[in-house]
Amino acid sequence: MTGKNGEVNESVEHAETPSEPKRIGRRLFLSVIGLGVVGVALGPGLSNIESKFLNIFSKKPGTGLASLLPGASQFRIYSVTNTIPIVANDAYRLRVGGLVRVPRTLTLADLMNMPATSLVKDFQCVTGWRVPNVHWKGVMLRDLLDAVGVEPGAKAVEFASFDGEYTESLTLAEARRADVIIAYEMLGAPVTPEHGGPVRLYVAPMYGYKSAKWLKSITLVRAGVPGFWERNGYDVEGWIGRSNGRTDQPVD
Ligand SMILES: Nc1nc2c(c(=O)[nH]1)N[C@H]1C(S)=C(S)[C@@H](COP(=O)(O)O)O[C@H]1N2
Ligand SMILES: [Mo]
Repeated sequence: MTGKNGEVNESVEHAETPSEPKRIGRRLFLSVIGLGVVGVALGPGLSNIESKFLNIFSKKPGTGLASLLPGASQFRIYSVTNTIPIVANDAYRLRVGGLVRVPRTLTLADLMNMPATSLVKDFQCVTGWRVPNVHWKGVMLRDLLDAVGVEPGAKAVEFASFDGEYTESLTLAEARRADVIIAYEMLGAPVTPEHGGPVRLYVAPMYGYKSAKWLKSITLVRAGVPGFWERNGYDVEGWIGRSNGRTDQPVD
């Protein structure tokens, strides 16, 4: 929804907590922020995690871009920290390390200079909502893994978010699938801050919780640690169909 000043106005009911239901998100104002990570708080009464961020409530009209994109309004915006951390495109860095031959820190431009992969897929949250035909673009994770050289012994890939809280993991075999991308476009446009921009993970064959937003680092490890929601009860193997009776099969 776009407010009268063009600001992004998401009213989000968070049905994502397996243990205790929790509501996040009231009015969300986005403004253009300079360098560094800052957070746009989703509402008052936030946990102390937010103290790590500078919470900015801007009365300035945002671009409202997110809400103009086809399909955007069907997404629920989720953030386990109740904030939208924002990093400017030119300040963005993605660290790829752990059990690799050549650890690398990539800029957004570095990613955009790599061969691109486009996918058109339905997005499925484990809680039931689904957005059809979402257009994604980014770099195949396996191309990135090949670029740094995975050491023998690495069996899993861990992902961390610059929200400071969210984590995910995949086995190395899953990470090497052709439908797992490091996405800088979603809904046919640059990934917006609320959707995890400038760069998020997109794991097409699995539920939305595997697709970590605000991607900060990719670390090759011997064994993956269960991610944020998996520590709260979700299946580590998040194949669509496993948790809510859908019949979708994992596809290449
Ligand atoms: N960093 C981070 N990534 C996240 C989440 C989150 O809360 N924080 N929620 C996950 C869940 S459960 C889903 S369904 C999708 C939702 O993506 P969206 O917020 O772009 O709609 O993001 C996933 N990635
Ligand atoms: Mo989800």
